[in-house]
Parts: sequence; structure tokens; C-alpha cells
Amino acid sequence: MIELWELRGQNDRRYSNFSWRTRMALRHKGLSVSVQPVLLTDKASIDFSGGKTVPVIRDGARVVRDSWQIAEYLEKQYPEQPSLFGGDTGKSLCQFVNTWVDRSVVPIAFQALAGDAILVQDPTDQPHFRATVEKFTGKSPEALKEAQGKTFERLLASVDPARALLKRQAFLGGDAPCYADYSLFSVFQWARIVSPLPLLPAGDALAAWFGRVLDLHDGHARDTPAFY
Ligand SMILES: N[C@@H](CCC(=O)N[C@@H](CS)C(=O)NCC(=O)O)C(=O)O
Repeated sequence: MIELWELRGQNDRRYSNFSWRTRMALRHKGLSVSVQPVLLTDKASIDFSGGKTVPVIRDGARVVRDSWQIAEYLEKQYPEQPSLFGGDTGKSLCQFVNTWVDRSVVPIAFQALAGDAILVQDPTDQPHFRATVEKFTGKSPEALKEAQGKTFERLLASVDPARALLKRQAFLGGDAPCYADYSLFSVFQWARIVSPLPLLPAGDALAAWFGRVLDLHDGHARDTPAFY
């Protein structure tokens, strides 16, 4: 059985967006998982990985960290299970989407959600997170929360290329989901888990797609502590 290390917050909230990419990839592959929740500041528990971030997986003797590296590992190690990428061309395009999400979407989402995220974290983790937020944004979580309305607008505008595609097809992967769907999904799942203010307006093509991804794999992603 594969073990997955991910973050836990108050009331068992599993709020790591990168870990949701891995959770969905593992489900997509139909692999059994044993989840090991850790605190953001509990670096000792993931020391064996050689890094300081989650997700981390251990599959027998193999330890892999970084959500993209994990996706590549799963695709290579379990080729007989449903494909995450759909071949070499699909893999390149999934990597493009993953990088677009990391570089163009996550930085805005971080500003949009930091003010709420700190409130659902374990109190032990809050000073570390506050310092991270101030280092990367130059603002406090409370100041970011005050600007949340405007930042939500920027976030929704940043994902317009995905919206345009999802008006025409069910998933970024086409009729069925691929890893690109999980990359983008992780941002909206993060919002749903940490923020009481719904991010996607009803009627947005992304809202319908988000609902479809929540329903995948027996509603795996729906079935987690979240605000809506
Ligand atoms: N590129 C990494 C990023 C992982 C990452 O930044 N994870 C966050 C949680 S969502 C983390 O563990 N941060 C540690 C910290 O802030 O101390 C991946 O894709 O796995």
C-alpha cells in the first residue's frame, strides 16, 4: 500500500493543494493509499524524504516528493492502470498546465486564500504560515483578507483559458479527466477547504467542471471537511 504524507489543519481539514493533486492521481490510478497527516511545522515526520514540503509518497522502498514528480512516478510505475497523461504529447501538455497553475494561478490564490487559510490551521502552524505569507506577499493575512473580493476577481480572470475550454468539453483532458484537471482542481479544492466564501459563481463553466471533478472516483474529493 502506498503511503501519502499531507497537511492537516483544525477539524481534520486536509488543506494542501499540492497534496490534492497527488490524492486524485492515486485515485485515478486505482491505487490503495494510507494517508499520514502532518502539521506544516512537523518537518521531522518528513525528514526521510530529504525535503521540507508535502506531498511525499512511499511506495515500498521508493520515496518520492513533489506532486509533479509523484505523477511521473505513478505513470511510469503503473502503466497498466488508467493513464494520467495520455501519452507523451499529453504528458507535455499536462506539465504545461501544471506549470501554468503553479506560476500564474497559485500565487494569486495564495493571496486570495491566506487570510482564511491561517484560521483553519493548527495553532502550532500559524506563526510559521504568517511568516511565509509576509515573506512572499509583503502583507499580513488580515490585510490580504480585506482585499479578498478584488483578489478573487483576479483569480477568476487568471483561469479564463481553462474556462473557455470547459465551455466546450467536460474536462481539460476531453471527455475524461487527466492530470491537468487535477492540477487546476487543486486550487479550487484548496479554496473550498479553507474559505467560507464560495469562489466560483454558479453558472461559471468552471463551477460545473469543479462539480464533475468532485464527483470523480466515488466522490473522493467531495468527501472531506470543507466549507461548501
Ligand atoms: N512543488 C511542490 C510544492 C509543495 C509545497 O509547497 N507544499 C506546501 C504545502 S501545500 C508545503 O509543504 N509547504 C511547507 C512550508 O511552507 O513549510 C509540489 O508540487 O509538491
